[in-house]
Amino acid sequence: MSTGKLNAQSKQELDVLVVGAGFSGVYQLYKLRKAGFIVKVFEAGKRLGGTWYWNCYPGARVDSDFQVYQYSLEELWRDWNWTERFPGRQELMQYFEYVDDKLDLSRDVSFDTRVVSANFDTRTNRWVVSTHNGRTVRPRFLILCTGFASKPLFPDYKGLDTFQGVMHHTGLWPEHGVDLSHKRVGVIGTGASGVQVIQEAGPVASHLTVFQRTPNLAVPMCQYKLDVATQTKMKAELYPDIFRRREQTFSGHEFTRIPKNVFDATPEERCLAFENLWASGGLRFSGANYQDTTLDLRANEEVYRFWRGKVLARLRDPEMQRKLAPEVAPHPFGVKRVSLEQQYYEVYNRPNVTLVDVNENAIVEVTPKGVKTADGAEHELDVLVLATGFDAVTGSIIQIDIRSVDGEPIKEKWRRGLSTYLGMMTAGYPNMFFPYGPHGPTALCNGPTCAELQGDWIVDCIAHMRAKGKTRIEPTRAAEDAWVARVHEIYSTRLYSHAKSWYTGANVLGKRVETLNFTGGLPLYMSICRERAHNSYAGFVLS
Ligand code: N01
Repeated sequence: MSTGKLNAQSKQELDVLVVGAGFSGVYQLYKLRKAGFIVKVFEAGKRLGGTWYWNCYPGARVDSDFQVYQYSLEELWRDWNWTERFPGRQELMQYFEYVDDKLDLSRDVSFDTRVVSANFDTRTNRWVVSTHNGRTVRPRFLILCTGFASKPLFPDYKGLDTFQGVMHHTGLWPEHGVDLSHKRVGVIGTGASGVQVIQEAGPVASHLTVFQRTPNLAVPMCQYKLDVATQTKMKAELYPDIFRRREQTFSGHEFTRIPKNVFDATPEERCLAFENLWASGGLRFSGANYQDTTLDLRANEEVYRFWRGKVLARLRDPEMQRKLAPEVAPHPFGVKRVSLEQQYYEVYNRPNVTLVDVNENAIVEVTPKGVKTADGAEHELDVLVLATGFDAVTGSIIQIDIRSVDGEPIKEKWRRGLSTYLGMMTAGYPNMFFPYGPHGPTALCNGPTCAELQGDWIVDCIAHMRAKGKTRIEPTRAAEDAWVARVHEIYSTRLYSHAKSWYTGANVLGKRVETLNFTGGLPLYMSICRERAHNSYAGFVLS
């Protein structure tokens, strides 16, 4: 960029600092650079990839179909082919390398650089951002592309740090790997990460002990291999439509819900629809199901009943059936992120697998040798996997010491209740954006879709400011309050509050329980954001 106020005054005064080099951060770098801004990325990891860099535990794999889980930029998809319908972590990391080569990104990324604090200087309208290794930069804009799952959550079991074997959290797994074969492996947690590790560990471990608090209502992934010819045809005939369609669906995938309520279908019709969704695999059984399944408890019970029948048929032991697919649903189906499984339930038919339901038999402590439970047993382990999730969505942001213009840490502001405007900015913290974060479609949306749509909105906003010669943008309190009220109002019509999950912060002890996401779907969300931009950035003060 050559023009005006937004230009850096010294080498360190950037137009934009992006924090994080996952799908969102990479997109911001590419788009902002293309628009002529001076932009740098600080990334705590050693390579591009964001969540895919950190989550290198055995079996890590995406839960979205390959065609939507990538950038929609033709210069990228034209020459790239995937090998599987749901690519694994390694292939996703190769994709990021490919993206890097094509777009020449890394020259503007500082790796091994963790942002620790940010203060807004009202004299210059710039952020003063510091890193763990003593660097300070002064960008005009700060874009937090820190993802929804970058703050791992550790259980607070007594003695955890005394364990003498190998112990890792899935979100901080060592990249060189941990060999699980012929080992006594324990896994605490059965969310998406736990399911994936358990599937890998069961067949190779000498013994696997799973500590489950809530059974996972997982659905079949239906993985398959891909060939180049099929993708060449898809690119020629379908890709542009697929990417357009992504923007028009509730969750940024290709599919939409059946435009009918569960009980408006006959039992036969319903059964056929459920069977078809089940057989098509992936997130369709939740995201493409009848329109009222996350709105109406009775409708949801039908879905659970079908799910349970399928799972019971795969389990041999009545005790396993009781623990993994109880008669009464632990929560409505689909109100926690649905996990995709590959032979997950068959793992529990193996003689080398023990399932401990920690509600019936609590973990009392971790010992140097393993895990002690309330029944007095000590489960001896060589490897302990903590698949206990994340302080999600807000945790990634509040772990940075970000101060408002009045010096208030963002952590304190949000402790009183999460408050944003359009799920991208928050009052008191000018020139700071957070795509794929709090009050956005985030948890309910395909990541790359969200990264691109919110990303474009942010780039347009910054370009608008440059065109108008403005140096500061901030939402008004009134606009923010109205937005928060709307987020809550939509949420109150959904069933998400019926589960204790990271969607609401209920998984973190002491965290305020409230919706962390906009639950009205991507099209509604984007139409509101675009309308505000079109209407001279209504709800914002630009100066
Ligand atoms: O985390 P989670 P995750 N004692 O919070 C249990 C994405 N992701 O890392 O349900 C015992 O879902 C906890 O129990 P409960 C995806 O969006 C995607 O698995 O709270 N157990 C739960 O079972 C996903 O939703 C992919 O009762 C304890 C588990 O730990 C999100 O990341 C793969 C416990 C945590 O599950 C997070 O998934 C991986 C304790 N003290 C992740 N504390 C794919 O793309 C927690 N738990 C496929």
